[in-house]
Amino acid sequence: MATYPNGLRGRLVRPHEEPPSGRHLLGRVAFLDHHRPPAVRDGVADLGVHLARDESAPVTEVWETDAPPTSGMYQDLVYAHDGEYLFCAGQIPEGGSYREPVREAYDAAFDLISELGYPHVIRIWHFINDINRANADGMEIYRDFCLGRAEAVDRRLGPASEMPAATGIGSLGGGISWYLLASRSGRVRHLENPLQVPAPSYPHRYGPRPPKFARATSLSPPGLDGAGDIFVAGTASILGHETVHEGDVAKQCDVTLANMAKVLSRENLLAHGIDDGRTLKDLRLVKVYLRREEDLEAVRSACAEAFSDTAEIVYFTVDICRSDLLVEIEGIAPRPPA
Ligand code: 3EB
Repeated sequence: MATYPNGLRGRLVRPHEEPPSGRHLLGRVAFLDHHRPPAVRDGVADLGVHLARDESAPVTEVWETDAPPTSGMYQDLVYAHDGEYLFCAGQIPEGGSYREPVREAYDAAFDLISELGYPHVIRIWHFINDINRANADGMEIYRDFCLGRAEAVDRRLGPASEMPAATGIGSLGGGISWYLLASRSGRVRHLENPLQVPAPSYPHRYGPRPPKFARATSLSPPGLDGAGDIFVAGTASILGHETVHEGDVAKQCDVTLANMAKVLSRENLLAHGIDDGRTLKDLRLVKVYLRREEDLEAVRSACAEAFSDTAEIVYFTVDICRSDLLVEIEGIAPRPPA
């Protein structure tokens, strides 16, 4: 019988928790009440994102693999790789415009990916301080960010031009903190949602260049051909390309959850050539972003009902890329155990 390793797994842990025996820490993202720049810390590729108002219950996201990683710095990016998976993180300081620094950061990451040989990007997260504020040129910071990202992606051909599931969300400080995961030989497939216009095809009214990301990405480890782990992008109350239920957080939650369910559905996976189907109850490592602290109880109860009792769920109160969005949710539906 063929065997394959446990592969790449993300977990939410208390700070300083060690990986289980036989597993290795590829990368670490701490959610803090301040910003911590990308660096190798205690031998681990590490980034701290300013997402918490206080640190009474600190949460850290860790990415674990089967083989001991090699870590280092490439320009101002921190990275670690284990032969099959790459973790890479960066930070762009606050400035008048993000367009050029975002383009440069993406260029550096793409160069690193091709130099080290991890051509399949699985997932990207971006945490953007003051995401809805106008920059020095009067452009909303999120739109400015999207412009730089689109220009970077335009210059790449091959797998790097196929953008994965992403999150683009507010943060409480530190300019733009971001990280990505990539794979050497696993099968990576990017999925769309039939209820939503693909983000790269959004009309111009949302900004000069559209956001470049997929609604979900499936990662099947080498040697395993069926559905893999499905990384669901940050998902919101958008149908077609329009925000629905402005001002109503309960209804925005319903639409968001229905969008996530649709992406994972058997019908949608089959349409992408994947013979499988998942539900919201399969999601793990769920991150929930809400704009208004006072919506926490409503959002929490919608999520408690929708997701499994055993799912890890964390809540962050931050701004969301469109000022009419009150909630955004992401998660991962892992492949069933071998
Ligand atoms: C949306 O569907 C909501 O710009 O990388 C979700 C996930 C959103 C990723 C990004 C934006 C991004 O358009 C916003």
